Parts: sequence; C-alpha cells; structure tokens
Amino acid sequence: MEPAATDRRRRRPGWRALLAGVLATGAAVAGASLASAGENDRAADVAPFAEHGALAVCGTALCGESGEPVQLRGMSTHGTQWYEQCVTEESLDVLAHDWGAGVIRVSTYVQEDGYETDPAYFTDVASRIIDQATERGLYVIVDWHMLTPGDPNVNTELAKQFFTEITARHGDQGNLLYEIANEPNGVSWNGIKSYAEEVIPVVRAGDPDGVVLVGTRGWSSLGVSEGSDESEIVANPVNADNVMYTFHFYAASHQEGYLDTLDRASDQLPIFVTEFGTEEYTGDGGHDFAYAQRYLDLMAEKNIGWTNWNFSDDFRSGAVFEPGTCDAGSWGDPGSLKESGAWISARIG
Ligand code: IDC
Repeated sequence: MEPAATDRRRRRPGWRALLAGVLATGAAVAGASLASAGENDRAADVAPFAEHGALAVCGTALCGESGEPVQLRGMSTHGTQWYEQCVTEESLDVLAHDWGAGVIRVSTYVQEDGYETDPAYFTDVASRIIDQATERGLYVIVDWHMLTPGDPNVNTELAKQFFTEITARHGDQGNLLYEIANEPNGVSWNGIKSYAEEVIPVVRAGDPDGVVLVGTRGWSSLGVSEGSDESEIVANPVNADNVMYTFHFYAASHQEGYLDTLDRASDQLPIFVTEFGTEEYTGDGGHDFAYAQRYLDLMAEKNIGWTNWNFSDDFRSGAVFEPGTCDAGSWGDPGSLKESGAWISARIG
C-alpha cells in the first residue's frame, strides 16, 4: 500500500533541493487543491509540487505527502510530433502562472509519425518538457499515446524502452505520473491488464513510487463504448499498488451516460480523467459547455484529477489557441484563445 511520506522522501534525494528551487523562483500556483476544502482555496504562492510533494493513491483518491487528497487540474499537450512548438518556456509560464495549472500531460504518440519513427528524438522532447514543467513546480503525466492500433500489446517493447529511459532521467523527481496506454480499443480488459502488469514493473524499476495510470477498454471509457463498464475492472483489477484507471470523455458527444459512469466508477476505483473535451469526440465541432460544467462539478466534488485536450493551436475546436499562436508566440494574449481555451483556462486554477 501507500508508503509513509517520510519513507518516500528518504528515497528521493532530489526532492528537497527541487522544492527549495521551486520556492526560490516564487512560482505562482496551482491547479491542485485540497480535497477537503471543496473549493478553490489553494495557498496562493506555492507551486503545486512544492505544496503536495510526491503523490500516492489513497483509497480512490490521489493524496499528497501529508495524506491530504489532491485534485490536479491542467492541460494535455497535443501530439509532440505535430505541436512541439506549442510547448515552450513562455507557453508553460502562461499555463503554470497565468492559468494556474497544477499538471501537464505530455503526449508522446507512438504511431502517426510519433515515437516509433525516432525514439531518441521523441524521448528528448518529452524529457525537455518534463524539465521545463518541473522548473515551474508542475506535476507531469507522461502519456504513452497509443491509439491506432488499439491493442497496447502491439507496442509493449517500445513502451518498455520509453519508460526505462524516461524513468532513468526523471525517476527520482517525485512529480511524475506515468500513463502507460492512452486509449486501448478493440482489446479485452484482460489484454490491457496483462500489458499493464508487464509494463508497470519496468516503470517501477526506475521510479518505485510513481503513480501509474492505466487506460481502459473502449478508448478509455471504462468499457462503456464497447458495451461493457467498470465492473470488469472492479472484479479483476491490475495486480499492482499505486495505480489509477483513466476515463476520457467529450462532453458534446457523451453527455449523461458517461457522466453516470464516471460518478459510479469513481466510488469504486481510483480514476484520473487524463483527456476530455467540451467538444465532440473528434476533438472538433460544437461545444457543450453546460454538460462540460456538470462533469467539472462532479470531478471537483470527488477530487478527480483532469487534463483537458489540448494545449495547441490546431485548427480543431478542442485546441485552446487560435491557429498561428504558437509560431507568433502570443500565448499570453487573450485574443489568441479559442472559445474552448477561454472557457477552460478560467477553470483550471
Ligand atoms: C486527435 C487530434 C487530431 C489527430 C487525431 C489522430 O485532435 O488532430 O489527427 O487525434 O490521432 C482521443 C485521442 C486523441 C484525439 C482526440 C480527439 O486520444 O489522440 O486527438 N481524442 O479526437 N480520444 C478521444 C478523442
């Protein structure tokens, strides 16, 4: 189960130095809040990682070093093979300081011209973003963005290589969470579970205490989009500690059915919403802000962490910035925000 806070600190020699560094920069804060408060009342001048330290799963929640439940809120990058230029020192300042995010999800696609075409390059990109986010006191979700093909077992060897290298470089930091399969699809829960039980030991070899996020059946719908639900996971959970399960939703497409699933499943399993949009599941189309707000309210009430898709200037409606923003470097200009960006940036901190 969860190691005592003191044990965790002892095993992380870099933790205190890092914390001191973050505090010295006076980084402002925080899409991370104390669960018990039930509203956004986080300490004003403390960066999220400095405030909560290394996280661990406690019951169905995520807890900080003192055992306090923590709800992380932030953004997911788009695929770094396409939108690396949107994640810079300046844009991360906007995300961490202006928007007050507590976490960034770094999406390394495996296919679609991603990691498999140049592992060294994409590892360096992820590593660079991890360093820059860490300097700003953020937590980082390292997303192994498998999508097509949908069986994560197709990429197991590449996943092991990636997480071995990332944990070798960053495993002692304490602010990383590892999402080992973005959206399994067309594969049974047993297939996902056996993949997880093969990859988790590799992650743990380099970061013994890192929280691992496991994608779920049917594009991380907890099985719902393939006619199942969370009960198959409850009956047959991944055989490892410190694990959470992911749930993804797109408000304009998914509405009530998925909302009920999230509500029900989060009473029984530790859940992290590592991807969601106010728009349709294509990442594009019209928004349903009313439904999206219902999801955000539920996640706040139950301390379910989330990262919104996506922190880029892609033309689709789910990208937060208008096209051209990243080349212009105008992330901080309110005129650069799409409707989705204005909406979500006001709800992160
Ligand atoms: C979409 C991107 C789009 C890209 C496509 C292909 O918005 O630019 O061409 O992927 O990979 C997911 C996936 C995520 C999708 C997103 C929106 O994890 O990769 O991004 N989405 O469709 N699951 C549900 C929605």
